Amino acid sequence: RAAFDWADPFDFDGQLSEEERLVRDTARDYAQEKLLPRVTSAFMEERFDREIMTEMGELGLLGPTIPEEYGGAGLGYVCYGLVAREVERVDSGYRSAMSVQSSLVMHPINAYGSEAQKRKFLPKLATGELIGCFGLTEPDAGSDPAGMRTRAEKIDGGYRLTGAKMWITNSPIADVAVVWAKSAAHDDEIRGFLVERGAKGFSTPKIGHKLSLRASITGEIVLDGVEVPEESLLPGVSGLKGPFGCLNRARFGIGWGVIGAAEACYASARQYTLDRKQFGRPLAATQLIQKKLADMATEIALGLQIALRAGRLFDEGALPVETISLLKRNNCGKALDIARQARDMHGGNGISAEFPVMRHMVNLETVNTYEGTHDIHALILGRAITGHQAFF
Ligand code: TGC
Ligand code: FAD
Repeated sequence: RAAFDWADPFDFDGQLSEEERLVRDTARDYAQEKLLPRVTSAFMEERFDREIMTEMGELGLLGPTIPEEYGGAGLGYVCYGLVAREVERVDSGYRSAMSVQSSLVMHPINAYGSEAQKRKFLPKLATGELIGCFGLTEPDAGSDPAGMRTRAEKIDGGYRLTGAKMWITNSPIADVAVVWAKSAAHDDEIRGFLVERGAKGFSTPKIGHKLSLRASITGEIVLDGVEVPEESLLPGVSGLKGPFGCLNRARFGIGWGVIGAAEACYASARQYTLDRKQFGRPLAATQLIQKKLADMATEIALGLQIALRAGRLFDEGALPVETISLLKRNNCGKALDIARQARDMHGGNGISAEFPVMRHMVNLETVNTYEGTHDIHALILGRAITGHQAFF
């Protein structure tokens, strides 16, 4: 009979192409050799190492789906998901930095930008020479971005931006910010602007004292009458579908990434309970522990299969956005449950930074919240299932 692989019960690997396995292995080797050794100190010291972006850039991990003529790797969405899974196996904060750069900064420039914007920004974002951030959320507009207050006024030769963005990944170290604002010159429609570091009135204070995602840097974007030239407007999109088009890709990547974090917790819980003896035998020899491990293996296997199916549909251009909500919601919720269980199974040691489980657990609290909370994705699905919207 076929042998059972506790780490891959459905032969997930066997469903990948040779190219996909190569991309996965490149990301895995990098994540395990270069990210894993620095993650504990980065998390403890609330530090993001800038050079991670250039390292990722060198390996083609930034903007992997962007066409090669603009510096991307021209790969499909399954490859993008596989990279997210390997990076998040180490830490959700590192995957965050990568997904913001790829999906929330390079994608809008590629999809909505002018030729000049693409040539100016994409190659340098792909190498990590430039870092980008994405400003949608505001202090008073999170789940409801349509309620944003940031405004763009038309001035001679450009626009004046006024407002504030909150909880913005990478903003304190970003060279360019994709800022979404209501534009008076476009019937108050939401439009995207590329704001470069150095613009007068543009500042990005760091948000400190985070108890989650500490290896990722987060800040505000303050726009105090920032004047930007006409060429900074993203010409190709108008309305909320602009930022949502970016979120679709980032949410898809999160649906893959969190499975990497869950797998790290599952593997750690399995090893720990095999090694740890209580009442004269390994914890892993008890029924309760085995049930928990069986539940983890099941949810991880199911989560990976829906991620892969979503990726294949995405590559065919046939992935409904509501299905992305299902993927993001399910996999984040399940990964968070797995991390909490794994933390518990490590006993007192589970709260120590010697083990990855509590770090993953607190990180996943953020991942379950950003890019649309668990409940917001339920409402997106509920609307698609019933035809009734229940946001208000
Ligand atoms: P609604 O009326 O539903 O839609 C407005 C317009 O947008 C279109 N649309 C979409 N287009 C593309 N993709 C999607 N997923 C889309 N969803 C909607 C829609 O067709 C419509 O277009 P049009 O042409 O008719 O104007 O808008 P609503 O205001 O009712 O939206 C409600 C809701 C809850 C769905 C939405 O606001 C939402 O998703 N809220 C969650 C907000 C969110 O996800 N924020 C994320 C901020 S970025 C972030 O967290 C980055 S973390 C990064 C990291 O570190 O990894
Ligand atoms: P709220 O919208 O105030 O929600 C609070 C609670 O109310 C949630 O449980 C929510 O589910 C619930 N709720 C809201 N509306 C309803 C409703 N209609 N019915 C029932 N329940 C409801 N944003 C960016 O733009 N760019 C970034 O790079 C970025 N990075 C982030 C990094 C970190 C570390 C964090 C924590 C957040 C980041 N965000 C970013 C912001 C993130 O997207 C928002 O925090 C998220 O969308 C939720 O918005 P909120 O915090 O305002 O919560």
